[in-house]
Amino acid sequence: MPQSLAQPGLFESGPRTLIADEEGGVSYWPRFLDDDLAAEWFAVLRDSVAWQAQQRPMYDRIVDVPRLVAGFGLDDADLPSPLAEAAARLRHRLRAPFNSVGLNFYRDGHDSVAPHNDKLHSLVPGQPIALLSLGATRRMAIRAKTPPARSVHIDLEPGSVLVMSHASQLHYLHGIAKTREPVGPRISLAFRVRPAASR
Ligand SMILES: O=C(O)CCC(=O)C(=O)O
Repeated sequence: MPQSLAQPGLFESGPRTLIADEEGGVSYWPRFLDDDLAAEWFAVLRDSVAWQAQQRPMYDRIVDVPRLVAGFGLDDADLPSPLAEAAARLRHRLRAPFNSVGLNFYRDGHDSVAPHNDKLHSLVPGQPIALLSLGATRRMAIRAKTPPARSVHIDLEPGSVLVMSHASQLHYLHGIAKTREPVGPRISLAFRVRPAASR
């Protein structure tokens, strides 16, 4: 289980490795989309997706999920065109047969996602997860689950992609904390390879 945390290089271009592991680790791909296309896809998805507010149990209470969500199978007949185009580009660049996309809409700095790993039973082993960011930049923390629990912080800029290996979900948590800084809305597209039974 070779793993290491790497510091992002200041002047590097192309994908930056944040965490190394035997399946490609966690890497950050700035400017996967150019600014105009990222802005166009943000506006189309913000205005056309049927965003859902969800609730979930926490201890003895029911709480609001602090962001809006949506999801599509990539063969859905009503798949918005930016999602089809993004999936085609990511399949080509990452050589991964993505078949589902989960969407998150962070309305402002009050919205967040708690540290978590993706549910392994609903992912095909060995296949990556790709998070494409649109809209405002938000900071993700990626933290090792075991001591010394080192962490990496990465600003997820519009048009960027964060690629996480399946193996990284065993050993790391990722999350986006609330912020008091004024921040605009952000949409993330989480492309995954689901086994047939969980699609
Ligand atoms: O918004 C993001 O970039 C992270 C989303 C995420 O962690 C998830 O959908 O499981």
